Amino acid sequence: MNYQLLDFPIHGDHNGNLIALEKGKDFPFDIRRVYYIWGTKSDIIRGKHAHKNLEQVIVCVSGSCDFVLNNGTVKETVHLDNPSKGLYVKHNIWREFTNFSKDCVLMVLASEYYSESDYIRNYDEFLKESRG
Ligand code: T46
Repeated sequence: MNYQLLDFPIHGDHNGNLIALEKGKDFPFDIRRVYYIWGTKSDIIRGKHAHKNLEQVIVCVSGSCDFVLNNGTVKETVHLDNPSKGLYVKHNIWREFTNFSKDCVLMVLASEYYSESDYIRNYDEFLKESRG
């Protein structure tokens, strides 16, 4: 499947923890966009789309949620609950995310600017593309 769980190095001391992400060193692509998601009710299902080219790293900076990733053949669920882990999702992966804790905050780092034309929002179209 076209995803990876990245482990970010933590600078921790008696003051608490800090994670720094630097281009070319700790990160798989040049970041063009950052967005945040919070305040989603537990049973809501977000996502329901794939991307043609976009790559993203999703960090659950607070709380928890579940990502269900699907490449058209295999489905895997990834539980995110740790700000030192980054879910690196490449292109052509159908994603749905749900089971949001009340304090869930997701920070998403994206390889491209927002473009609706990069989205595949129709599941049948996604299956057709992913199965060639
Ligand atoms: C993804 C998951 C993790 C913008 O105007 N700019 C943006 O950069 C984004 C991401 C969204 N929007 C607008 C488009 C919609 O009117 O915000 C609204 C909600 O977007 P969407 O329904 O696509 O949000 P999610 O939470 O379903 O999905 C988002 C990303 O779109 C997606 O790439 O992987 O977060």
